[in-house]
Amino acid sequence: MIRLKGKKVLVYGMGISGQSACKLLHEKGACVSIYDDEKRFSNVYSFETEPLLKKYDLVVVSPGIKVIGNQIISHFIMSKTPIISELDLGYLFTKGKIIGITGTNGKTTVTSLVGEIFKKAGKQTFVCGNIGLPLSSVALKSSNTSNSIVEVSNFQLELSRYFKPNLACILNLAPDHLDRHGSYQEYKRVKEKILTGGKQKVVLNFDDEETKILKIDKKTTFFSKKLLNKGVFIKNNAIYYNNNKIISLNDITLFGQKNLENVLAAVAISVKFKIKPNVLREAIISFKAPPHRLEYLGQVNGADVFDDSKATNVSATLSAINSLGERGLVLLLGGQSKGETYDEIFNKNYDFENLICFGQAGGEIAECAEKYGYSSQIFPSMKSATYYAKVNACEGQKILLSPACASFDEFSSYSARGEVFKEIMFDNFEKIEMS
Ligand code: UMA
Repeated sequence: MIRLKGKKVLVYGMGISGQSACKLLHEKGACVSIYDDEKRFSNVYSFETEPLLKKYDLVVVSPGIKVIGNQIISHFIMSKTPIISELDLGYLFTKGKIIGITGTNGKTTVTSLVGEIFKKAGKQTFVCGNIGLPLSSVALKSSNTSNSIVEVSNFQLELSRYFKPNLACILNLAPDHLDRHGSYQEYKRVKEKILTGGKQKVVLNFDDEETKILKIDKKTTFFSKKLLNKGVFIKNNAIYYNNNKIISLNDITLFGQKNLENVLAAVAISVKFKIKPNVLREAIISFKAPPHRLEYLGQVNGADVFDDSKATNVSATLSAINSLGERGLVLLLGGQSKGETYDEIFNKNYDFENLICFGQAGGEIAECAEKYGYSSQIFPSMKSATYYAKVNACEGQKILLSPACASFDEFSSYSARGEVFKEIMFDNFEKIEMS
């Protein structure tokens, strides 16, 4: 806990993280000033037009603010002003147990499922973090008996120094957000900050070459789709924790191999808090996956349509292709590049039915596909690409939006992109200009 009474604190970034941080700081008696590069705010906190001209005891930074190359952050680093992330601030005031879940893909699903399991077990539970509810907004509601299940992003970890969850889980590691971090090495270094050592429990994926080797000591629990000596694994068509059967695979309604990994991870986290197998089973059976994650939407002209708008990196798109199979696949790829290359999608000789590329990265993706002998259609936007897929849909196809890119060239978020995809596919949309 840090003493904030009477301290001058600048909150940088006025999205939901910044606003929650302000409330917490205000409650703790700090003199709060705010700053945002895009918007001017006039409210109870004073807006700084010239933040570099003032001295502060602390600066709290929102996750969306890129540290490298930011003049304001560089200034405060040079002047030795303490800087913390909004995640750190929330952490320092959160009571009870904290579970931190990170990884390149699957974070939201695992965080939600663990939340459901804990609630079914009768525990006071907060599901928060990158999932949409800042930890600093949960902090003041928490108690010594509460459990905060926190989805943790790299953006939140980048500036964090104090965040030490009681249990840390890294689900998997693959290149992502390279536009922000500069290299995959740096991306991994930031992710691994969640493993802080000490008395922390750790859950890692044994099937992921990168996480398998991260931290092997007796407190680490591994999960795997293969048979292990201990930990959480699959045997005789069921999930086991050590010698205890948890759930038969036939009872799991979540679709695809990726979701099976997500369930294994959620089980591995929950058993460390002594949650009983019958509670785990009930929660897993009744759990509905969050939308836009390989979500089956229905049929158009006999073609099955899937919304995987959350697949904003290449590894997530590969998981979707593996889950659905390449046969009859009409794959929609594109959006805003995150600095990745797309070779991994095309160097496997998949026999796609059709490739449709769109948005800012559409040309680059089509060029990469061409290197491996694929031809593709290119559209300026996801809307026009989707309309094309819809009017050409036919029996036996699987139309999959799994873009491997961020959505920000055309939408405010991956969920807005998924919603528009669904609307175009299933509502009576007027003809969309395709060129
Ligand atoms: N801003 C600046 N300067 C900058 C960048 C942003 O002043 O250089 C200002 C903007 O003008 C805006 C505010 O900062 O007013 C936005 O802050 P923010 O981008 O940190 O967004 P929040 O609204 O606080 O939401 C954040 C997360 N957003 C990001 O990390 C980009 C949300 O994750 C998260 O749900 C929320 O905190 C609660 O914890 C979103 C996300 O896209 C869903 N996350 C990325 C992902 O999942 O890939 C990491």
